[in-house]
Amino acid sequence: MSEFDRVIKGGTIATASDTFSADIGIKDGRVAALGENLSGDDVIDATGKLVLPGGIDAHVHIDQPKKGGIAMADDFRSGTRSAAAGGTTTIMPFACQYRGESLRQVVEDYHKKADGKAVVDYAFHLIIADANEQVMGQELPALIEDGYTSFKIYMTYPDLKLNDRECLEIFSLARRTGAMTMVHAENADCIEWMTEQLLMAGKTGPKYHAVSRPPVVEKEATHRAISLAEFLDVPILIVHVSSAEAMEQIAIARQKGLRIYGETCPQYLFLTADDLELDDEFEGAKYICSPPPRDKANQEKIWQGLANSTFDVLASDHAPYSFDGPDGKKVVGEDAPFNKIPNGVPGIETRLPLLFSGGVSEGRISLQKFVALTATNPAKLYGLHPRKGTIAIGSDADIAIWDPEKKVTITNENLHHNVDYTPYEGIECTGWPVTVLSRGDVVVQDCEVVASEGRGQFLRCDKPDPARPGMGTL
Ligand code: DUC
Ligand code: ZN
Ligand code: ZN
Repeated sequence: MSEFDRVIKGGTIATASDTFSADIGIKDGRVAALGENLSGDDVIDATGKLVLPGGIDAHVHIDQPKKGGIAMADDFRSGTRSAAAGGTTTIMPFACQYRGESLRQVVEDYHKKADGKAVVDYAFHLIIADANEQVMGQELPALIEDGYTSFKIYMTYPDLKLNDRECLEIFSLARRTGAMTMVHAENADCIEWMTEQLLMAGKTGPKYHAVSRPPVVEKEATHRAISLAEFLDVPILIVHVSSAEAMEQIAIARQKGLRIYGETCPQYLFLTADDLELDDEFEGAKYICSPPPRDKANQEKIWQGLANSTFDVLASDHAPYSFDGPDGKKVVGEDAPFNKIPNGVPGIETRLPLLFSGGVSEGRISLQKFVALTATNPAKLYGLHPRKGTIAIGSDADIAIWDPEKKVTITNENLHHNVDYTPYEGIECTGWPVTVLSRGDVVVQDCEVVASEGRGQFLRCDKPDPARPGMGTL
């Protein structure tokens, strides 16, 4: 019997702060030693490879039906298998409340969906659509104490949106309890008005989705959310930022010393509004997400925001609606107007390879920045650090071993999600995770998912403490 259950030998380890050569000794699912010449019962040779913390995808939608019933293609089995194959070892999906529903019941329902299916670990964010007395006075404070310490609110979408007064109530509760609020920032009235104008003019194709919610609509709501947070002196995180204008609002707030955090997603780095306008008109529906992809100039600014730390998190916003079939993008037919097409793109598996390739391999961001954006920062912001998000003694042995030279052309056929397309078809990536460990178990071997269904565990989150030293700058 060796001292360790498993040893990863000869690799180059990178964390959010350092790169160094060491072996990793794993015992009982945790990192037990970093050293030289370690020996173990099982040895993984990582010579010539990068050994990184497993990714944390802090914004995914899994098995989250739309109000009225449109199902998502991924359940917790396919969603987490796909995550693992892409180097992600923790996901943070949403337990989504609609108006009139008990938040506690919603959380129980989502546990039933994940139980016995997930192959990697998961924590839940909440979506609060009904900030009534029962929710605000009892359910939400109790859930925060139980380890559900972050929630998303929407400033748009008829079934979900909160008005400014309700946003304030949520921010105030977050301030009292130390929870983190994630904000979907788009101006609902502008979108509704412009949508009506476009439909009345017969402009109904997928490309008009982007026309109905231009950058100024995102900028206005981002500015308003930040102002409300400033008013109450509470940290918030703006999710899925797509445009330079919205990003600028975050940068200005941070220069003023406000604790405003920002997330962006691969769709704003690799897709543009032109993708919504393909020859076969309805093909564009594959790229409909909100906020919509912008133009090349905005893409470049978003890359800069990753490099200069305006953004703290890169998440996928995986929203797996199939293209064909009764559920998904064609739910109301191929000539459906843009406002009836489900919003969202799949991306749980491609998130890390796209950022690694476009960012690290192409020299736009450092390896440290890659680890920070995809693992360490989300772990800190959502109360999972240091158990997750780093490679350190005592941390869970959630590790992705990357071949930084491996060239892979993304094709839907080779992905593990249950969606019938990927918006990133044909993009060639340099760098891919080849072996992935979750709590010391090999869940991906030579790019093949070998994890057993149901081994993923639910994670209770600590209260994030953005006032803690180091959090201000992450
Ligand atoms: N926008 C969201 O707000 N959520 C899911 C997907 C999307 O496009
Ligand atoms: Zn959103
Ligand atoms: Zn989302």
